[in-house]
Amino acid sequence: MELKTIKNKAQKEIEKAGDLKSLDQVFKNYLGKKGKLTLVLKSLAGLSKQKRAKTGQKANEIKKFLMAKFDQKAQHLKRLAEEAQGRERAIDVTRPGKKPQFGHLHPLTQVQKRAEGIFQNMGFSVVEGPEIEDEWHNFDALNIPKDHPARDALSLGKTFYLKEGGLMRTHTSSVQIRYFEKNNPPFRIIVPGRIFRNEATDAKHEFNFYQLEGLFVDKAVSVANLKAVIQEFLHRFFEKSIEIRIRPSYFPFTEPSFEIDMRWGENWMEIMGAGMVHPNVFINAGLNPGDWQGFAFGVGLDRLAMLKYKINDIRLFYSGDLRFLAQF
Ligand code: FA5
Repeated sequence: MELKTIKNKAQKEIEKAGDLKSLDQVFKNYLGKKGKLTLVLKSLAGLSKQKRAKTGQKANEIKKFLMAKFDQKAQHLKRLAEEAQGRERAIDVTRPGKKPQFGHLHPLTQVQKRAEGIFQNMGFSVVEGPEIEDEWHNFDALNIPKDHPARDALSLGKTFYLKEGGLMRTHTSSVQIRYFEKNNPPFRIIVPGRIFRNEATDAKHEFNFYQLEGLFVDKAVSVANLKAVIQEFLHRFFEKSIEIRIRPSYFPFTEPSFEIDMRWGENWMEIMGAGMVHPNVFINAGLNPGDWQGFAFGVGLDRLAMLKYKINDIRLFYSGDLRFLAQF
């Protein structure tokens, strides 16, 4: 092939090459080991001196020329490839978005916050206490002495004791005592919190659950006040008038004591224990029972949530089942 033809053909093919790979192939065809121009350069040795000089000069010029063309084209193709890649990576603002999944508060937390809000509106402060307790705060100070049947016969005595000493509180009433230690009446507080009982579970019972304690202490407080506060709370909580039943009951730390039930379908469900603060509790708190009166109550928050959301098994709250939790 004539040198001129080689030059023209190579130039055209370089122009035509659409990507780096095909350009490389063109390079090999002309300037590779067995490329057309390489072969011409190799064949120079067999030519006469005069012809060799002439052809050699020409072939080298063409080689230089083609090398420059290859270089130019390679730069160009590289730029194009980079631009295409950039386009691929760019954000397409017209694409439909991916909706992030938002979490929400657990139904029991929602119920607790709702109850707190209602009591705060009625002038109660929200107070907390420790989940690990000692016998004094959980039992003795609440007028439940060591040999008293309430210590183990009642559910208050189904206690998880800790190897290191102490116990998991069996009710939020222990915080009554803790509050008395640091505050002087009159006051009204509520204490939401987790409590623990060594008992078998069923649809209405868990071995750890939530209570909300209430304590109202002033100069002249009566059962009528207790009843009014409870009724007002339940009315606001359920946003409708609800049917309750108040039964006489027994707690060592209240006198008289009551149990309050709410209608649950065909049946009644016990939602709280309550009563007038026992004189011995005032004495244990260092107060003169002649000076003060008070009422206290302990409502099961899980039970309230069951009634509010029509849930028939308390264990669902602790199952961690998202199909259940996502409904609230
Ligand atoms: C008490 O725990 C008393 N400390 C309540 C109290 C406070 C009385 C202040 C007087 C003055 P009781 O064991 O009945 O009482 O529990 C109170 C409420 O917790 C019950 O009415 C019920 O709503 C709830 N509850 C009791 N046991 C369980 C359980 N295993 N699972 C879920 N909720 C429960």
